[in-house]
Amino acid sequence: MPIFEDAPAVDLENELKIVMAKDTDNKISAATRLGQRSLSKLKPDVAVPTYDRGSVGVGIVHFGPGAFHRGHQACYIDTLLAGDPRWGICAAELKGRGQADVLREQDFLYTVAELELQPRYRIVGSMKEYLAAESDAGSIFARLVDPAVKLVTCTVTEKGYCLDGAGGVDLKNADIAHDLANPHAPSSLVGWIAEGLRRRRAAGLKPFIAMSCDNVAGNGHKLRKAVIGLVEAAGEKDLAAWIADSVRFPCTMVDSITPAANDELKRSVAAATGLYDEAPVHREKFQQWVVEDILGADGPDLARVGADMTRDVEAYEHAKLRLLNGAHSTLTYIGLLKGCVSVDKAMAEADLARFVEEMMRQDVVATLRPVAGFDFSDYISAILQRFRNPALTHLLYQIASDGTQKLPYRILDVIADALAAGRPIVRLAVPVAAWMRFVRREANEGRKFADPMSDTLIEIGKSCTGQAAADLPRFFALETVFKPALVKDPRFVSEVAKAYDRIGGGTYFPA
Ligand code: CS2
Repeated sequence: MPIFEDAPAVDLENELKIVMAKDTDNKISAATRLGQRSLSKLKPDVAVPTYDRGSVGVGIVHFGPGAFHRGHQACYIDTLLAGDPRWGICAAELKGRGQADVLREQDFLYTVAELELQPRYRIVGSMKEYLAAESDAGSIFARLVDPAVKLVTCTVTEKGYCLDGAGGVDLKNADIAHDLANPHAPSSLVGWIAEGLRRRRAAGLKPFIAMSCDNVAGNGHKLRKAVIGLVEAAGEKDLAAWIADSVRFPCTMVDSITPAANDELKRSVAAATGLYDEAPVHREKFQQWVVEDILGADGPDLARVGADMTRDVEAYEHAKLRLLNGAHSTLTYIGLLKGCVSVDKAMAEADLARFVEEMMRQDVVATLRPVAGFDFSDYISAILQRFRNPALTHLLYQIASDGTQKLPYRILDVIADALAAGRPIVRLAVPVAAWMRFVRREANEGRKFADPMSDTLIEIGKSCTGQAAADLPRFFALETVFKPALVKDPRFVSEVAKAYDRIGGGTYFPA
């Protein structure tokens, strides 16, 4: 149920868009819609762009402008624009329209609510335009060959890279097959970047920097491999060599907890800011962006706005993906089995919170390479504190999505490292078994998975008996999730089996 009815009117005197608002008691009142002209009506403590948006140029094309991009990268760029107007963002939606129409109505402005005990509201102005590939492909290509665009970024999640189990581009993937047949009208992110670079080279221009901002391991390497793999599969050796030699694909580590928005957020943002926003974002105050220091003079000066520039992103990335995201997934699958709905509620289960902390401190840290000036113990304490944030409701079902894509780099790689070093994996096996139990429960209760392998998961879940000996092989057959060497290791199989049977008997944690 929309809380603000779709009955826009106009305040003729001020030329402001008005929407009708329904509060929780169903009372209808009028609210002014967020937009460039209505900024002066914001409550005084709301931060607004301090630069002239009219003189901002487009220097970045971003594919996949969902909530995470708008709450993270776009905020850094918003700060940057105050000192350097070249880096406005052209948002490009690959499938469907996303928030293109809603944000156009708001002159591409939206609210970011930083939710802590003392919330902070900020209007972000770094988005200059929002194009949808289905209707604006020509305009996106025009941006990709514009010499002023020096950086192309993306947040399309792991599945957007269309890689197969061996890490190469998956030629059987429907989007990749489409892009091979129609290179000039691409459908996947990989195809779009390849075609952008193809056109750039044909026009005699320098390539753009292609930077992944996805929360996945080795994101820059994955993007590079996928793009070069696609071009090679198309038989374009020269283009592949040009890309390999001259295109920079920096790796990045991104961090800021960003729950999916809901109607309640629209209501609270309107109350707190004084303007109605149809596409607000909420996140925690904390944000971190570690960027491989290879942007050079062509790229934006991200260090100036708080990004950590380093040659060793991998060390930060492992720490973040394994400690924060590994713990998130662990809290999620066990929490959902225990009947919790959100991260803060899962953290309120004392045994679960204690277990996750022990796993982080005793098992995960041992697999991490030390990082100069970085204290893992403090980092873990800060993460646990962030998970307890009472002002942010982060639904476990959101984190549970795409388990087949997330488990490998969040948990299974940690297990492989621990086994290689001869360390115990008693605790680390628990989230794997909890995920399997979760899959079984969801399939049997008729819920759909938000996962690219949902059909297979439903089939597996329904065929499970509840006994490890019969059920585990069904999961282990998922080769893109479980590497063959891991499922051949009897230590792995036996610990996951013990945890699976124990959880089935109602005991979540090892003695
Ligand atoms: C979460 C992440 O949904 C998930 O899988 O673990 O989105 C997490 O909130 C972010 O990585 C935090 O930076």
